[in-house]
Amino acid sequence: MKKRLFSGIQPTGEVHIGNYLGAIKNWVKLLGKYECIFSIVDYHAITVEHNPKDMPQRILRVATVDIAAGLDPERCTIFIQSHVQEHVELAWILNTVTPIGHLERMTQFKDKAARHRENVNAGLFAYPVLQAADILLYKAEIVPVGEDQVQHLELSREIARKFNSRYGDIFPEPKELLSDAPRVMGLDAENKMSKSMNNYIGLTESPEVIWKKLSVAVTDPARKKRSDPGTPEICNIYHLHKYFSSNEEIDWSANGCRTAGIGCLECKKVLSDNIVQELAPIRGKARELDNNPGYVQDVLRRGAERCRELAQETMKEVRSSMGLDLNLHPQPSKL
Ligand code: AQP
Repeated sequence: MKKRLFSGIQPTGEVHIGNYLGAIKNWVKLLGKYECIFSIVDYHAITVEHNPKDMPQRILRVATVDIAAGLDPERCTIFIQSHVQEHVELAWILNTVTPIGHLERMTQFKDKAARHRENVNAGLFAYPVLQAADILLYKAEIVPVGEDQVQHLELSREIARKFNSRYGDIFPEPKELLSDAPRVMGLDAENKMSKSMNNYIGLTESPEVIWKKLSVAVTDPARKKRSDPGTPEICNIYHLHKYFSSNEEIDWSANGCRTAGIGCLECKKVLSDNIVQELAPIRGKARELDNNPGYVQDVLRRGAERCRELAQETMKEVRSSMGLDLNLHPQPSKL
């Protein structure tokens, strides 16, 4: 029996190369090794302001790009979180074993609360509990994520332990699995690349847009003019080269920068060409899928059916362990 793997992605905007390098590329590599379940986590996405009219399209877009990036629906299950209601039921139950103090320590909550001051809601606060429910509902043991999710995974393990010690050994403790690009910085070189910040390169953006974005991306801040020697280690463009360029090109970029032998634009152009080349098949496949929207919807429908079955099995165990399985007599009594 293969171990089960679960991971999710929020439909909060365009899937970007941070999501790809930090998570999706790794998901694709792990397809044969584990029984893989991937979710478009729309219940998470509503913890920040969103336009309800855009949501269905966003969900379908994320599913399309995931499949285009290599999540073969014949080798994994892909579904929409809100199509399996048990996620919210288990999240509520897990709320009752999660200490508030643990949630208060979550750095993602602090960051998002600071960015969305006008809407610091209880859902945003309890986000990691829903995430624990997403994973534990399927008794998943492996969770491939970016570095930003490691703290949430620690909490998921803690929640599983607390539940098990109170109600019996139901949940395995899930472990995070990081890729070799666990934290891709945004084009602002200041923040993690994020869908909700305008600092990303989208996976299906055109070569022109990729170049336009890269050409104004922040580089080594100490290198003010072309003739200044730079320090590649503090340049985000150099770090991006490491994910997309050959060893020769990475050395060329480092040496050229240090000696002022190349300018930043020259360095960015090579990076841009390499990114365009790596993303071309994903862009092509996404275009193909766009012409066949019924296919993506079928994948999501089948995925939800499979996950509902698994989720219902777990919830039966959970309810029974907690004394929430009282079976009422089917016939009304005669008073
Ligand atoms: N910059 C990143 N570097 C490496 N991995 C990343 N991930 C996200 N950003 C980076 C990983 O991608 C997976 C899906 O992320 P998510 O959609 O669940 O939410 P997120 O981490 O909050 O991603 P975003 O893009 O920053 O979304 P918004 O702007 O909506 O908050 C996760 O495994 C994540 O670790």
